[in-house]
Amino acid sequence: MGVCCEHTGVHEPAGIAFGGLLASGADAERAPASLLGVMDATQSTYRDRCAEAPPAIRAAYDGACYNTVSETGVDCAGGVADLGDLDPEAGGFRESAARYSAVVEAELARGRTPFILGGDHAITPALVAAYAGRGPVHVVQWDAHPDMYPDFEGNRDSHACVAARLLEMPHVATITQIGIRTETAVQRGIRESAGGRVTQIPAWEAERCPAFLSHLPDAAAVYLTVDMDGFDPAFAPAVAHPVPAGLSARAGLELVKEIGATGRRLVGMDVVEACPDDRDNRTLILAARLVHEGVATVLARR
Ligand SMILES: [Mn+2]
Repeated sequence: MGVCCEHTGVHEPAGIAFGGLLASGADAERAPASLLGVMDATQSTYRDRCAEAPPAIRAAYDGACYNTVSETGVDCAGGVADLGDLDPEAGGFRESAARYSAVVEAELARGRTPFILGGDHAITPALVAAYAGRGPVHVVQWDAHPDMYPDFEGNRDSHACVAARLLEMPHVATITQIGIRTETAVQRGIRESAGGRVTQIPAWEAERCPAFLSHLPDAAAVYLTVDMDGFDPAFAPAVAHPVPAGLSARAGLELVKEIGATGRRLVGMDVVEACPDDRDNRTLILAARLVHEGVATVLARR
């Protein structure tokens, strides 16, 4: 239902949160996917407005503007249980991380695939930790930065250390990094010492890459972490650390669809580092659009 502003005559739609994908009532109990916002940017090193992103993403992806069908033709209406948004814990990041991990673990235990809106990238190791004991997980990281520092300015929980922390988890079988264009010598050293466990597709190679994941096993369980700065700033200008010459919105969506089109399974996904401060919300809408396509892969395999 829309309302018209008397003074300007501008039509302002009432708004349907998160593209109409969210389930209500009993449908939420049966939904195969869930959405969790994590309003935590405490481990950011530069701009930190991504803490405000989860409610902004829900609002920006307005179902009055978009329909519920994915690009692959899957109607995702009501497919997602809404878990709301979490604030950081008062006791510090380790306490917060334990909570984020516990929520994901509970979702996996009840058979739902969790989709998480950040927040900064530091939340990802906590989210992936929840998959321990459920078989090998192949992490796919869409990012301008390798996030491979052993610590950043003394902080091991920094959003610059995400991949280094993931490598310490025995259940993380591989990490595929796509869109990287800022690797330092320290980070390259850690990647190379991890051997075949890390595959890096830098931005200049990803640009002409028709398939990103052909090196993964056929039945791989894939956890996708999307740092919005993997995209070119033209597509995602409102990120904490914009880096020129990144990847296209089309390439990002094709990556999500590639996971769904093979025997691989998307077992979880986060979208992080988006800030609610571009004029037309294009960063937030793209973030939601990626989740929409990810949810479609979960619904399609039921
Ligand atoms: Mn990152």
